[in-house]
Amino acid sequence: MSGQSYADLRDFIDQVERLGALRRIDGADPVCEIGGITEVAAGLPKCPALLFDAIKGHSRGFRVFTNATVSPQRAALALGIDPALEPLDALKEWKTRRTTLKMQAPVTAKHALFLENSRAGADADLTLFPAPLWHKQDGGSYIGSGSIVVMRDPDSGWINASIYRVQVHGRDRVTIQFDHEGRHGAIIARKYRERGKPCPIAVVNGPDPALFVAGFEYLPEGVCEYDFAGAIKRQPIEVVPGPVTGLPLPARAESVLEGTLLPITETSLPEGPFGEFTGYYAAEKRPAPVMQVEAMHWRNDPILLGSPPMKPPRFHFGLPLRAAGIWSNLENAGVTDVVGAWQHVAQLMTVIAVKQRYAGHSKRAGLIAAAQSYMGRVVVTVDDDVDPSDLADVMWAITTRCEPSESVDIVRNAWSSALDPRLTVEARTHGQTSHSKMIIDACKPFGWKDEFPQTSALSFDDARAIKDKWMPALRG
Ligand SMILES: Cc1cc2nc3c(=O)[nH]c(=O)nc-3n(C[C@H](O)[C@H](O)[C@H](O)COP(=O)(O)O)c2cc1C
Ligand SMILES: [Mn+2]
Repeated sequence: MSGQSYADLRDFIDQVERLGALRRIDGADPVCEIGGITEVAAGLPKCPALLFDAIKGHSRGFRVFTNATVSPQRAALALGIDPALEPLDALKEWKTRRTTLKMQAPVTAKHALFLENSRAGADADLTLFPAPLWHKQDGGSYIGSGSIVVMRDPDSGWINASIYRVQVHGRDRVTIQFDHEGRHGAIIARKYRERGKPCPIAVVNGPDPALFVAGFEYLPEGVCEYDFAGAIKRQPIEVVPGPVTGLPLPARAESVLEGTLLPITETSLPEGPFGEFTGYYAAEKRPAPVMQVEAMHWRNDPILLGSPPMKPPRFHFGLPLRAAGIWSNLENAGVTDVVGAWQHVAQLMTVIAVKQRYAGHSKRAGLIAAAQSYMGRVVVTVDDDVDPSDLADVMWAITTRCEPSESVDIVRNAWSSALDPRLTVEARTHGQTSHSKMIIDACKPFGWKDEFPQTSALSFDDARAIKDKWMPALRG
């Protein structure tokens, strides 16, 4: 069964409300309170999505929506997958669908909802929007924490539309943060700079959740995130050329900024620091390119999609999309009988479940998963009677099936990043960003797995049958 689709962010919010997962909050302060409430809510066992209105210092109607896709249920909804599926089943469906997605180019619509209100030139004033100061030590307010930055390649016309954070600096200027020079936005900006040409740019605040997913996905250079979002939705994204930049912009977006990205060699502003998804600050203020805002447009009662990084296990997406990629990598590498893959601690721990068929099977899976685990120091392999999406189940396997002196391997100089809090000061100053990874084999030892003590626990199938029959009695 596939899930419903949604027309835009508002429609998604309506569907979340029908699932009983929306909370409306009036009167919060954009300075640390919206961020604080969002973080506390994201730590609850059943994290609700939050719609903030009547925000302190702002007109009613200028709203902020957070924790949009933080739960597995709402992540499934965003992907067009049945939100009633168990998390691992939902991820498995996404892994399968991902390989057969049909890209859908956007279509041009007649009207843009985001043009209901506009201000241009000297009338532009970003302070109209309740851009939150998300964490106390942040260097400023961010209007874009889940926004899409749209740019056009000057050679091929390729449109790139992915997520980079956007900090507010006064009434008509923002900075765009490219993590590194390989970001598609950074590559495009460099081309304009080298030709001495102004770089048109737009920031889409309040994008459709499918665009949010597409903006995070690693797509190859030359591929447009709009096409991928269309594939997720099984229908093309409707776009309208921006009145200032001519860039194709999602017609149903909540609000849009249009303008020019100034060459960083001539203009920059100190950006950050900004709390990262590891739960730490990774860098001090750093110079970032400035966008001069020439026009701002918004729908009536516009909604900012807020997706601040938070201390793990909180993560912007409730299904670990990168684990689905690793699961596919394992299959493509010829590793059979992988029955599950998951990531915990905001991607920092990878778990692979295998039905062991031969000696070395689980280690083969663990080594490949380790190679593909960005920033993850811990990789665990478990048997097929353990649910990799359930951290308690994984810890049960580690504490009962793994003998540390035999079952742990360490791989050195592996893939991490400058965001890694545990890089040594020395490594950091040399730009050395690799770390080591621990592969924990928490499977029953293959050589004597049939002599391993039998588990007294219900099998997944038995537990499911009991739930089907007895859940109403248990719920009371
Ligand atoms: C909520 C969120 C915030 C992000 N913030 C940034 C950011 O500030 N800078 C950045 O370079 N990447 C950021 N990313 C990661 C990129 O969006 C992601 O790697 C994307 O694939 C890059 O697209 P590109 O290949 O078109 O450059 C963020 C991702 C998410 C989901
Ligand atoms: Mn891209």
